[in-house]
Amino acid sequence: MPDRANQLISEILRRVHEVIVEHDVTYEEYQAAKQWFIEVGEAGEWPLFADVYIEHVVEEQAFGNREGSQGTILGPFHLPDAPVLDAPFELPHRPDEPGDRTHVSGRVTGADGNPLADANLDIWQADAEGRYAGFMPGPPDGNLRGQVRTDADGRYEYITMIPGPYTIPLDGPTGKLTAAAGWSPWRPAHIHLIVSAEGYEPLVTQLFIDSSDYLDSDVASAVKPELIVHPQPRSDGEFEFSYDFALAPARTHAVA
Ligand code: MBD
Ligand code: FE
Repeated sequence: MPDRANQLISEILRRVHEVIVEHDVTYEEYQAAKQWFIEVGEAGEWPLFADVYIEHVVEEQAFGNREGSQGTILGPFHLPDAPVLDAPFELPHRPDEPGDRTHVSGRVTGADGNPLADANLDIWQADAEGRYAGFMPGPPDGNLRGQVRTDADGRYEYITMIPGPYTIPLDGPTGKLTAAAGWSPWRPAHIHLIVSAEGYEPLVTQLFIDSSDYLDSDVASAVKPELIVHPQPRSDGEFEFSYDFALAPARTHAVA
């Protein structure tokens, strides 16, 4: 492990040094960068910064060639231990929750198509105004967070609200860096899931709403075309869409 640490740390520093030389970075710029690092820590934005600007490459490197459904980044807003829902499987929300109500359904199978009974879907999302419960003012704790299990045929269904797009905080250091670079601070509307079943690799993924802005300019570079869903209006004024998840078999670990 010291070899690995030595290799990676040396290489990262070498590349930083190279940028300084190639772009003739000044003392003023160096001090501003140092101050920015301090502010990211003080604002508690390291998870946000890392997951927005770095995680997508780790995800692609780790899982790009995996069998089954596409995954994408976890992001900074998952919370463990969301309630396991009972029928009719509706994510908890306020009585006056804004937005369009939608019915989501589908199947969980193995990569070879065998249905997975009692698979778990751990679901979390922003509200229609792009706010995550537990991290932003607005929604109460636990809002739009819950877990559902598949039935004997591997089917699941749940009801939620179509989320709105999310912008990273504009006044924090991550937002300031994004503005300084001239980039868009938005993520398209998405629903996060971790789909898991005994004997299979957990699938960390997101479903992106087809009608959302920013699908082509996600600040977190996490959109994959296979993950875009198409909610359809129903006669009762609500929406529905379906999505099937296929899980890769658990990697067998060498016995120590
Ligand atoms: C999000 O909602 C998100 O999913 C990620 C990955 C980063 C920032 C905000
Ligand atoms: Fe998110």
